[in-house]
Amino acid sequence: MLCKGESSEKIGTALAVYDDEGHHKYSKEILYQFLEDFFTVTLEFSSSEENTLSPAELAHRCTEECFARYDRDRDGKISFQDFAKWYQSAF
Ligand SMILES: [Ca+2]
Repeated sequence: MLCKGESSEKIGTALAVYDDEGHHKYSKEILYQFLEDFFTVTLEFSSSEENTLSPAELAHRCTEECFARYDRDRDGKISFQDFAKWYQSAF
């Protein structure tokens, strides 16, 4: 996985690519797509046999958890700040 400290900055740069409207807010679909791509790459470099979940399954769980815990105004969008909080708690 990524190193702590610079990780949220790095992932912010990566996530910005998916922010096609430039609002720094992400729908569930966008976040899911991002996380699936993210896990596809990161799990590829991990040789751990403990990773029994596919990138798609992992992305689904993480998206649900992120929205359940951090979409506080329930508008169906996650801001980058919300996402960063989730990310720091999750990794
Ligand atoms: Ca929200």
